[in-house]
Amino acid sequence: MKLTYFNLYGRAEPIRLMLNASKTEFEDERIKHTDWPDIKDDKERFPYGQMPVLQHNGKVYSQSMAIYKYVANISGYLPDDADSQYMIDEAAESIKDLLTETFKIAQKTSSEEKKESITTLKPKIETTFEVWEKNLKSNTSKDHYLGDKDSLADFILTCFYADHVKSGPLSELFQEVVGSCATLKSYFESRADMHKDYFDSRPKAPY
Ligand SMILES: N[C@@H](CCC(=O)N[C@@H](CS)C(=O)NCC(=O)O)C(=O)O
Repeated sequence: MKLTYFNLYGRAEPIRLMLNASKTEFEDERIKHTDWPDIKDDKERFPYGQMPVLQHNGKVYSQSMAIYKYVANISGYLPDDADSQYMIDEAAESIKDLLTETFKIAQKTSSEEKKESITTLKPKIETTFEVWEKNLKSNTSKDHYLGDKDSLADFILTCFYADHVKSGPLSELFQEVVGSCATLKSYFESRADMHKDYFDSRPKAPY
């Protein structure tokens, strides 16, 4: 199995974390930004001209969420009931919304504009974290998002915590908001602790 992406956590990190947790051997290929323009049009390797892509058993898998589900499925992290699958998609979509805004803000050069956008984003983060907090409170295990088994939801949320709350371009803001969500904060910390060896030893990347 081979995963190809930039040397970033980004969209690839939940895949890396799942493969690591399930002790699946894989090649973690990291493409230099300077090499990317020369290879991106190779449709055999990159069917959509984008990454991440996963090669497995002679097939190329594209589109991050589809890869997450595929890897979760073959690793035993994809619950088989409709409600849990819905909860995974809901969490993933809500993260996507927050990260779209985060990267828009991170690219702004005027500090005035940045401040304004942060003020707009904060209530959206609060709303999202409140939903996750409520879901965790109603779950039996406080170390799992769904039931008492590791699922794709845990890997996506743990990477969001590691790469955008603990570090990342708007980490101060995310940390401020998570400070008011005790159950979510403790879930995040416990999940990060479970994968401490992985997070301590992974190659360093900006986000
Ligand atoms: N919908 C795609 C989006 C993939 C995407 O935007 N990948 C970026 C890196 S995060 C990329 O390949 N950028 C280089 C390019 O588009 O040339 C997915 O979820 O995998």
